[in-house]
Amino acid sequence: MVPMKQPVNSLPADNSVWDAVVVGAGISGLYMLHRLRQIGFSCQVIEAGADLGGTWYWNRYPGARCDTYSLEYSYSFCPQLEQEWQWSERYPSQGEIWRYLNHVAHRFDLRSGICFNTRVVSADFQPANNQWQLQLDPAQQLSCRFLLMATGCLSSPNMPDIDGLQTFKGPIYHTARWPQSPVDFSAQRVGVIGNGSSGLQIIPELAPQVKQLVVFQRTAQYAVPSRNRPLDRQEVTKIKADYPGFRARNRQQSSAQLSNVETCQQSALSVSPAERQQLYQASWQQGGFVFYATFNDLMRNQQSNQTAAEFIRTKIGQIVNDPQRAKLLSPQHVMGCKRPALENGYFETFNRPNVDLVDISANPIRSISPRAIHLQDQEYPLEAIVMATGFDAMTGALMKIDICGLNGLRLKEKWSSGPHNYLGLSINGFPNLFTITGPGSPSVLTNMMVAIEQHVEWISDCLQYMAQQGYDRIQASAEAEAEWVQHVNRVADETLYTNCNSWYLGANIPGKPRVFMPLVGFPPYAEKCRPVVAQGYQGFILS
Ligand code: NA7
Repeated sequence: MVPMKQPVNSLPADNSVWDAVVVGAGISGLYMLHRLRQIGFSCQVIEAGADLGGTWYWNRYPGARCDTYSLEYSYSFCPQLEQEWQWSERYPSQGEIWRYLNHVAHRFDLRSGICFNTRVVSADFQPANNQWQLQLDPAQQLSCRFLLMATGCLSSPNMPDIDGLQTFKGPIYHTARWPQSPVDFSAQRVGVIGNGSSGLQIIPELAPQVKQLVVFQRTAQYAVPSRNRPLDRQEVTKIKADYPGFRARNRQQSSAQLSNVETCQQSALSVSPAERQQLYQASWQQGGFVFYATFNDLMRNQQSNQTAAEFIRTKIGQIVNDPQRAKLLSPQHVMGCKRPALENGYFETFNRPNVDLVDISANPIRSISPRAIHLQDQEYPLEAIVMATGFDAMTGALMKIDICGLNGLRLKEKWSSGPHNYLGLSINGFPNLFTITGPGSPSVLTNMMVAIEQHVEWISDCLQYMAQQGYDRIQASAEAEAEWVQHVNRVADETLYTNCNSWYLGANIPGKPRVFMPLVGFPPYAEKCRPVVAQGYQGFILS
């Protein structure tokens, strides 16, 4: 067990200019700090939370678990680290990932570079000396040459603005801001709003603990069984015997966590209905995201997509005893255009007598009073409410900071009609600022670990190149940025991803511009990044 050092809550007294400040001490911030130290940069990480871990610090609700395989959801930069860490289950729980990140921080002495309980409020670029001036909360100032945003894609919780929310007398929890100590829900009537990945994980955990669980569902969700299980020693040994090969195969996948499974290279329409059913059944049995890759055109051809959607609806009908409930739980939108989920007993939970399902699609929540949630024509008395309502994804955390670039240009203005950047890394008008897994890069559409490592390594290589060549300013050119935004949209338009109201499109946040934010396809993205570097950072202005 790694000894847990006390988090550092103050900055070193030294007022000198840092080579780099990293915002966020999650998976990307930790690795960025390590790489910057390796290239000899002085670096300070600023973290709003009381401890490290980012997503895995905040999302500690019952049932919180990653849906990428453990052996792939881990850093690949250190062979000894890969070999020494032992994952216990096919998918890592929040607790296990958090222990892993603590182990990494201890191994590479990362805590000494992080200032916790501190938020970056604003960042101003000073063209005269090419420095960023940061205002922090608690009040303090920092200066740095490079500002590296490791603020995460899903880190700014979406708390719906429901009339009367503040008047509720019981506790209101958000899955992404879960308390440190366990919550006792026994003998309570608990309402859960939301049934995305977080809702699907917490609902089966809460149901056996509470007196009554009332699930408020706006949109039914596609989900396939995760088939989580303890890891088999032999399978781990085999992977660890050729970890680089395993990682290389992972990097060749457009979607997440498919490196160690055979996926079908044919259209769903190219096989007979009987064979199709057989293949879906085999994927369903295997569990995990492989189901969504049973055929190679499920996110490109509506008819193919319908065959998978229908298979899942049939399964729901077989699992859920009450046909009326099964129908309500059966999604009707294009499968995968909202991020699909993995589940572990979710649909079975609706066979329990203490679980109610309330359809709020046509009859939305009107208000919350001190002891109940009210729809138009009905009220549900409750003692506690759980918001599993997701995030202001991809741009939320960045936009919370008042970032001001060249000529007084604010990021909030620049992105008022959607994120504009180059490679998901750099923004014209905002020199020496990089976003790790920013909008316009594959990020959430691939294994986040792969996306993070690629960006961190790309950024540190770039900073090293600048130091060697004597450059002290870099930003994306306006032309490269405009072409990149078009490219991201064009790629998305060739798929079915844009067919429904998802957080990929910002559609879950009232007033947010409706723009498809991640880039579809990791391997082609990585391919595009290589020549950019080889040609002396093509599309960037260096000075
Ligand atoms: P998601 O996937 O955004 O799910 C949020 C859920 O909350 C979803 O069912 C929403 O319904 C529902 N929601 C959001 N706002 C409201 C309001 N105002 N009223 C009722 N219902 C609402 O977030 P998760 O935390 O589950 O998962 C996020 C990602 O984390 C996940 O995709 C993985 O990548 C990990 P809607 O579908 O919008 O109708």
